[in-house]
Formats: sequence, C-alpha cells, structure tokens
Amino acid sequence: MGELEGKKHVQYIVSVEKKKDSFEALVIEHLRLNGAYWGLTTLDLLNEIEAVKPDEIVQWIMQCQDIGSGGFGGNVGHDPHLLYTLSAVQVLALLNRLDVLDIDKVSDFLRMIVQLYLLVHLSLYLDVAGLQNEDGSFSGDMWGEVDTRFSYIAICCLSLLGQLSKINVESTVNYIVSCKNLDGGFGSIPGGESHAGQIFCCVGTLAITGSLHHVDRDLLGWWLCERQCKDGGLNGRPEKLADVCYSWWVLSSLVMIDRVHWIDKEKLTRFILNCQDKENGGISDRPDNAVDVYHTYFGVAGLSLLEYPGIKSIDPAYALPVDVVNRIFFSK
Ligand code: BD6
Ligand code: ZN
Repeated sequence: MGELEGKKHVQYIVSVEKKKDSFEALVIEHLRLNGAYWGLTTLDLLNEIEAVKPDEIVQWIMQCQDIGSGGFGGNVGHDPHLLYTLSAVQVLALLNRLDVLDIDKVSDFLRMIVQLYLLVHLSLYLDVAGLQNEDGSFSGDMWGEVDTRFSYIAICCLSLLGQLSKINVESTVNYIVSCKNLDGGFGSIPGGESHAGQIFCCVGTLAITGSLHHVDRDLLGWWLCERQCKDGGLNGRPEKLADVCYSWWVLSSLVMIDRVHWIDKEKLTRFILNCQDKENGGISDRPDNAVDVYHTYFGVAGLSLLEYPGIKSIDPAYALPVDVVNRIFFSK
C-alpha cells in the first residue's frame, strides 16, 4: 500500500490558493469561502497551518460578510448564505480568531434564517398530503435537498458561538427526528430517501444537542457499513460508486454512533491512498480522476477518522480538529 503524500498535498493546497486566476479558481469563485475551509482544515490536520498567513485570511473573510444581515457570502460582494456563514465561523475557529465576529449580529442572521425556514417548512407541511405519491412516498422536489443541512449549519454555528439559546433547539431536534426512515437512516425531508450526506447533518445535529438517544445505533450502523463497496471505498447510497468524500460523510456518522469498527478500515485506507496524485499532490473522488481541494480535504479527514499516523484527530460532529474544538469549549 502506498503512503500518504502529506507534503505534496500541502504544496497542492498552497498552489491552488495562489493561482487566483486559474480555471479551477474561476470555477470555485463562488465557493471560495468553502474552499478556504477545506484547504485550511487540510493544512491544519497535516500540522502545516503555518504555510498560510492568518491575518490576510481573516481580513478577506470579514470582507465576505454582508453588513446588513450579518451573514457571509461565498466571496467578496456575494449574497449571504447559511452555507458560507458556517465556513466563515469554522475558519475563524480554526485560526483562533472568533473574537473578530460581532457574535450577536451573526447569530441574529442564523436565527432569522431558521425562523424563516421553519415558517416556510410549516406551511408546506400543512400541504404535505397533496405531495404524496401513490406508493406513499413524498415528492421532495419543491424543497430541494437542503432542509436537514440548514438545521445542522444553524446548530453547529450557534454552538461554536455559544448562542444555542437563540433558537428553539427542541423543535429543531423534533424536525430531524421526523426525517428518520425505517432503514435507520435520514433524508432531507420527512419521507426523503436516506443519504449519507443528510445522515451526517442529522446525526451531527443530534450529537451537538445531546440527542443521540433518538438514533437506533445498530440499524443505522448497519445501513452505513453497507456503504462499503468491493473496492474498499464508501458510497453515499445503494447502487452508487464509491467516492472519497463519502469516507467522511459515512465514517463521521459511524464514529458518532460508536460503530466505526463495523467497516474494513484497512481496505478503506487503501482506497483513499489510491486516489492520491502522487506527483503533484491532491486527492480525487476515485482512482485516476482529477484532484480537487474538496476531495483532498475529505480524503485527509477520512484518514484522520481512520487514525492514520501523523494526522491530527478531527471532531466528527463539528468537522474541525479536536484541539480546536477543545480550545473553544474548555479553555475559556
Ligand atoms: C454541507 C455539509 C455540511 C453541512 C451543510 C452542508 N450543506 C452542503 C454541504 C456539503 C458541501 C460541503 O461539503 N461543505 O463543506 N458540499 C459542497 O460544497 C459540494 C461542492 C462540490 C461541488 C462539485 C464537485 C465537488 C464538490 N457540493 C455542493 C456537492 O453537492 C457535492 C458534490 C459531489 C461531491 N462528490 C460527488 N459529488 N456533494 C456533496 O457535498 O455531498 C455530500 C452532502 C450531500 C447532502 C448534504 C450534506 C452533504
Ligand atoms: Zn465526492
């Protein structure tokens, strides 16, 4: 089995950061704040956060904030969105610079979005019978695949900011529980198909709020470990190909419910290592494909959960290095 090319991955991340006018940089322009989170967390997990200048990053992040609402956009001048607000909070936590935030302003933005979302969801809920198909399933199209992600983002950010009391945690937990399926998994809406990404969001929300007793650990653990394919990699739902990023979505959930020993760790480690570009650094979704920062991060994060030597431990619920999470919660 090949080894982890940690140094090459660090070079790759730093080079993407510098090539601001390359094709890849253009494609991810609207995702830059997410890219910063993926890239910087990878560097930190590999013990190389010194490869970047924190002050410049903090300054740029604060330029992505929408002054009116308090939320963050994906880049300077972009509309604020929950997704980028989470990345901003995570990167500032990583750099130990949460102090630059006006915490009330950011948490008011989160509260407003959550309330708006619950309102929309509730009115759709009343209409739900009209969306039921003949086979009893629900058509979720009009909601998209975003619901349980919103719950996770709000809970994760507010918890990191020490502001969980700003929203109704109980109703958020109840909503998550209503998305639980008979197979033990979770979907994006009540009745939505189980999907590893949504399972992470739901289990993560329950873990952060101390509500994991709502999970049937054996049933969900069974569904999750069934995600391991013959090639050792994990897929996101039945019949799909293995993909490095699901090493994170599936494994983090398994760790949170204490069932990670149900998968073949060695085969999965080999699958992730086989997705490395050994010459130029970076990790791809599956062997021989082109690398990107997203899969590089989730590959390294997956290896961290597999306790690969030389990588820092990552917290499965907050998706931040364990030492960062401990600093936030235990050393104030
Ligand atoms: C998320 C994660 C946690 C909380 C809330 C969230 N909302 C959205 C996400 C997932 C987000 C992320 O990882 N943030 O850190 N994903 C993306 O930004 C990717 C970007 C991307 C686009 C195209 C190719 C590669 C990466 N994204 C928008 C996706 O849809 C990816 C696409 C993909 C990756 N590999 C194969 N396809 N899919 C994805 O993130 O799936 C996991 C998922 C799905 C639903 C809910 C949560 C996680
Ligand atoms: Zn992927």
